[in-house]
Amino acid sequence: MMDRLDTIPPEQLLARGFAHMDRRAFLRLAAMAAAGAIASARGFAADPPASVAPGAPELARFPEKTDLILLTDRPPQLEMPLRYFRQELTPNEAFFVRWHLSGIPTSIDVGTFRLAVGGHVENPLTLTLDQLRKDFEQVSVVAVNQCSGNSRSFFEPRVPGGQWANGAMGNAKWTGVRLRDLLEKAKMKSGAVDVTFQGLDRAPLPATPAFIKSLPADRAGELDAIVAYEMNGAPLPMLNGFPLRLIVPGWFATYWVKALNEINVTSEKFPGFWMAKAYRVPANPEMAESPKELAKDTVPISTMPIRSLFARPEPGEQVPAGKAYDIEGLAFDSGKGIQKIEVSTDGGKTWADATLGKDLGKYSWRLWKFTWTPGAKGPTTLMARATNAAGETQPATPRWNRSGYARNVIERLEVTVG
Ligand SMILES: Nc1nc2c(c(=O)[nH]1)N[C@H]1C(S)=C(S)[C@@H](COP(=O)(O)O)O[C@H]1N2
Ligand SMILES: [Mo]
Repeated sequence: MMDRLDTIPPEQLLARGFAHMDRRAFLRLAAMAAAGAIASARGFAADPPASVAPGAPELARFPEKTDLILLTDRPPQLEMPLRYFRQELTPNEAFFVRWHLSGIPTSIDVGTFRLAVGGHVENPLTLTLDQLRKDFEQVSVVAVNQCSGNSRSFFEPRVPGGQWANGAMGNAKWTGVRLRDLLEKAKMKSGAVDVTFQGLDRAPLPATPAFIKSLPADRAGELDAIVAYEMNGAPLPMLNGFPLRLIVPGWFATYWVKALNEINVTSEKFPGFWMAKAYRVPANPEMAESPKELAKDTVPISTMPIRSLFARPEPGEQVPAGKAYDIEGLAFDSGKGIQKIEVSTDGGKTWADATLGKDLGKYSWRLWKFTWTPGAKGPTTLMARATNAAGETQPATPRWNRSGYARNVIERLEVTVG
């Protein structure tokens, strides 16, 4: 089962696949395990970044990860820096991290790990990692994993929750087995209502609800969901859900349960906190409400609305006048397919088509580029607007909601031509 790092000798840990980890990373991993026992102290401080510009975000380096923007360290919430917005696939070490509960797994014994598929089924399964690989067809999908609260910090009025900029997202090639195949083998009984997913993370206090998510049983098989054991051709990093995680392409990351070891079919509506109380949005198609008039009806958040983001120039960057400059960005939706990106370099007065990058599949993000030769010196506003194959595009004003979810307003980037 799950070992705590403070109870097993380091030699044994190294034998479990952490040999490539540098000493500092190893110490942080050990600290993560110890942190569970030190309830009152801040578990472990961030490694000091090499150099910090005034006002720059704090960086931290966790095991198997590169320097990422630190939101909180217990539980770890780490944001991907802007330079990775220019890559088709996010390197595993740069992939953002978000956990809800401080009791996160820090070491897994792959020999004794089991994935259980049970509940309202005729043929409950208890699978080793080897069986999962051998007994089921292997499939891959490139898909964006985006936190519901990505870009939350830009909402006005401000909403509580992790104050993410735009980097609570990443794009990777996920490899594993179809959720559909697992459910078919387990044979859901008639009257199945929900399928629930739980991982190995645990709440520090019994009063905190376990992190369990659910999908409707009648849809779980239709979604292109995967139980993944690989990310970009390598085992998942521990912080991104080693050894297995659920991938629900096109859906917000809250469903992408990490360190997944329990799939359960229910015969009644699943009443868990993280479905019934949290991760809900106003029940209108815009998922919007106003601070003065909160929506009465809410529904669980599900698919990601279309959006595009700038990768370059970076905020505050000065763009030289009279020289060709490549504005770069990325765009994605819930899988209907990015069809067009339009860019404005004059604050929305005129728009022109950007050039789309490689198509890595309908659930992937798509890079784009727009060559701009700025004329007059001075400040100007860049905007980018994506449209998908279903004709859906982005709103001109932010769709505020109390949790700061699903932000997809047309971005405005103030730059100076100099
Ligand atoms: N077991 C478990 N899985 C989880 C979570 C969690 O707290 N526990 N958080 C979810 C949320 S809200 C997000 S945004 C993503 C983050 O995935 P990442 O850490 O791989 O980037 O994991 C999802 N899966
Ligand atoms: Mo999230």
